[in-house]
Amino acid sequence: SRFRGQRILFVLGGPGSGKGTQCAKIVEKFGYTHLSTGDLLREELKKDTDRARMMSEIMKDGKLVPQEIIVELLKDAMLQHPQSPGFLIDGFPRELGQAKQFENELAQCDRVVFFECTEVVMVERLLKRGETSGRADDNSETIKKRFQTYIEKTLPVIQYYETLNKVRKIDATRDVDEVFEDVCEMFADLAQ
Ligand code: UP5
Ligand code: MG
Repeated sequence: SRFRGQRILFVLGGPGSGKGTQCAKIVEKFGYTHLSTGDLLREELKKDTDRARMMSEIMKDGKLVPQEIIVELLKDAMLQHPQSPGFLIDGFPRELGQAKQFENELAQCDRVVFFECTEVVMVERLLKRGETSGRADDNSETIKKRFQTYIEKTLPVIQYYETLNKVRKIDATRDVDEVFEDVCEMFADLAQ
């Protein structure tokens, strides 16, 4: 693949588990390229097109945008970083079909980092962020739907990669620095 030699890490966990927060710290320390699929999609929403309006409705409803759109966005973004040691693909794949399409068309994933967190903690974080984030999906009604999608569609992805022994589970209920200590340990292990 054209991404040979570049590591691919899928970063998964429920809404508000801290994927974005930890990825920012990983970039700082390990120089990986962080691609948040949610951020890429929110960037697309700024366009004044029918497709953007359709995507906005889906996201407000906590459902999944058609995977072709996301794989295309990821591919374009990855091609812009040919020198990067690796990619943190944050919030993707969210269902098995996405995983299959990504791996068939772009590259195999090396690891899945799974930020495991309780729903109570995640809801609390998201509602707090919702006070200032301006994100259309940080309200309790949409948060419930995001959880439902996560449990129905995304947990099976984690289970699938567990059968391939690629998942590294990290307790994400703790404070940011404690979680990051475990992330660093995982990276040390990855380098070997
Ligand atoms: N925070 C973080 N870590 C903390 C800690 N250890 N202790 C205390 N507070 C902590 O963190 C969330 C909040 O918690 C922040 O305020 C942070 O300061 C605090 P964050 O790092 O943002 O968590 P993250 O897991 O990134 O949460 P996010 O809300 O981004 O997760 P989602 O997975 O729900 O959102 P995403 O942006 O990935 O997707 C949004 C929507 O896009 C989806 O619902 C879906 O509709 C659509 N989508 C697709 O359709 N397909 C895709 O492939 C991707 C997205
Ligand atoms: Mg995020």
